[in-house]
Amino acid sequence: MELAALGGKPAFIAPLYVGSPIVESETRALFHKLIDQAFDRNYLTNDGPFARKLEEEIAQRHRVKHALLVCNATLAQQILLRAMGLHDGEALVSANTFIATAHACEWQGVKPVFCDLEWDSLGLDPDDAAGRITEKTRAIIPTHLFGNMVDMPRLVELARKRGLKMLVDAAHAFDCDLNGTPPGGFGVPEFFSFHATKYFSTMEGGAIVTDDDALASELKSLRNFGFAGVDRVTGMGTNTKISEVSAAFGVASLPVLEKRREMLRESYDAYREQFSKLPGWRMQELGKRGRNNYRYSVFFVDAGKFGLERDVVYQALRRENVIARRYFYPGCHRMPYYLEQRGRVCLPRTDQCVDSVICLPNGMADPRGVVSKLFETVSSMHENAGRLRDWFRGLPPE
Ligand code: T4K
Repeated sequence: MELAALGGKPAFIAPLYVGSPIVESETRALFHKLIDQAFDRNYLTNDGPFARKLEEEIAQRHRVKHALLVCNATLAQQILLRAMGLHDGEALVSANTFIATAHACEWQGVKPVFCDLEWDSLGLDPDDAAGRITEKTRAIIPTHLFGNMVDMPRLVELARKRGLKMLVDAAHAFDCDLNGTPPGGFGVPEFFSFHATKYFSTMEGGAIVTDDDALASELKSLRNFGFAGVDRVTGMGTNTKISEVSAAFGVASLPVLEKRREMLRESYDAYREQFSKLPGWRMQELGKRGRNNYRYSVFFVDAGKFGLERDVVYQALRRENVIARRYFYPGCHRMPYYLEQRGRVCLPRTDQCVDSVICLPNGMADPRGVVSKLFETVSSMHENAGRLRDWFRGLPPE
């Protein structure tokens, strides 16, 4: 096949996106019905019946006492930090995460201190984190990246021993677990993202899961302006509520989740089977230490073995209408905002990871057909490495 970057036709007519929302026909039909119900009762937000139902379902699934819906995961983290009394000092976070994890700390006046990753989970390495604890450290905030949960027992123990608070960014880990224990089951609060691109979505939204009654009560107050009853405000608060439209979309998505997971699993299996034949390509293993939702298809490109740098592949794929992503390049520690303030932090494993990672699309109908075509396209890149490198050299800088 002639590659689009070298003058051929794109492999795909319509763009294929990483994070394209997954909405099955059953969900769509049920959602329309539920929206009519919301209009019929004329109750559209503020702790409505769909929000309550969804909270019950999430709590049950994660075997926790409380699941609190919020309007997104970033604000979930912010109100959680506030509820836990974290407003100064430092927090240990992974540099290999979405910028929201670091920014939510910074927003609350807690300085994120970036730590290196461990390869199994691509998340916070307990040993590296331990080495960065100072008298200013207040909290540990790991992220379960791509649904692979971090080493929770070790991190919880580290926090306990060193007198630190802990909360967890479980944005990617809905319907995942670590050897049978889901987020919320390790005695520390965790929060999900239900953004449109996620495995389970309320379009925009998120939830905090916890077994702590006092914390849950404080969070309920914080998310609703500090109200303790009609006309009675007993504390500071903001507005992080979720609408009934969002909650209804979540309720309508729950019945198809198992089927969705199977479909994503099929993509994962097809990618593993096919891409293992490519020199220099390694797929991140998902679900090695517990259940995974398979929302992300994550690869690492070894340029020496494949004959092309990751960024050449990334740009050439775009010409084929494959909108791959480099999650989470360049790493929070190398984002200009943090780099300018803190200077360069040496995180060799994170740098290696973010400089070689590439996420490919999944969640499409006919996963096997799409993966085969993608495999053929990437194989052709390997065969035409020299010409592609010349083409890339001629591109304007990103
Ligand atoms: N912690 C972690 C570890 C996270 O990954 C995130 C969010 C958070 C915390 C914070 O959660 P929230 O506060 O958002 O609840 C996207 C999402 O916006 C973001 O929520 C998500 N992580 C992150 C991994 O992905 P971008 O900057 O990549 O978004 P964008 O607009 O480029 O969309 C991604 C791809 O999805 C595009 O290629 C197009 C496609 N897309 C997107 C939307 C919204 C569609 O096809 N349809 C759509 O409706 O951050």
